[in-house]
Amino acid sequence: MNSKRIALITGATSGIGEATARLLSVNNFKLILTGRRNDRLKKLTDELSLSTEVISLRFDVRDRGQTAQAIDSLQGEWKNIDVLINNAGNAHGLAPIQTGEVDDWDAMIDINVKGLLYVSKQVIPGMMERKAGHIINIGSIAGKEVYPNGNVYCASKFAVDALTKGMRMDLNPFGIKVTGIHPGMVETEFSLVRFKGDAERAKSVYQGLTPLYAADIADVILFAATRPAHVVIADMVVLPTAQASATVLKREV
Ligand code: NDP
Ligand code: 8X3
Repeated sequence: MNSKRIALITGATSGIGEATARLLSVNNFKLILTGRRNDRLKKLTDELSLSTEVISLRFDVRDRGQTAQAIDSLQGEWKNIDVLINNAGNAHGLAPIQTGEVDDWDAMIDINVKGLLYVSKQVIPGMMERKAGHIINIGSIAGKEVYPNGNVYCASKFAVDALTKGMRMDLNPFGIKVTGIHPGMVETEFSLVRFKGDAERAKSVYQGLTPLYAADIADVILFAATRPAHVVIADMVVLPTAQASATVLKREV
């Protein structure tokens, strides 16, 4: 049997990241789980350690120094990250550009764009040395189409799409794969965060339709991460059947 590969997942404390950690833990991966919420990191690490080797790193991707320090602290074989899943991210607010909160804009650009860059900057040199590796960036349908009030969140995910394409070109000489996965509506803590804890409003986003679940995106991530060495899944948009575009939704009333 092939030896297990090492995957580092950002944002493993909920939603897509957590579901991906669960799936990879039983599919021949060792895991480095990251996020800010220590209680959740510890609980998931303990649980998944029953299936595979798991360690966790607690850091805020917005903090460049903390991110570098955490990833630099990896010892021995854990330094050899085979698959980096840049998943940490969120929307903050849903407002027209003229009334948007600057703090929300900062959060989305700092987490979704700069955070992804800070983590990648730490992991890419090892992949270059080993002339192998795979970076999977979680974008969004919002990174393919702008929708009303989506402005800065969409811009941050368009940036993820651009960075994914740029990484694929720049890292091509080193044999490093780069994949962009762009989900539509997935029921996670995403809307709860976007609406600042307003559970009713968050729930209403998914009313009258069957959204994607985090496990659906985990399936796609596993598929991308397990293609043969000569195959890269470059770009995938994954929508619930009830969603035809960022704004076209079929809801049962
Ligand atoms: P969740 O809110 O459930 O998960 C977000 C994850 O990101 C959490 O684990 C959170 O961990 C982590 N995170 C957020 N901020 C930071 C930070 N500053 N530093 C470190 N980690 C952070 O949302 P999803 O699972 O839905 O989102 C995952 C990704 O998927 C995001 O990039 C999102 O934009 C994208 N996406 C989601 C869609 C959806 O409809 N749900 C659709 C398309 C894309 P913690 O709080 O512990 O730090
Ligand atoms: C999350 C999906 O449509 O709310 O990225 O932007 S959407």
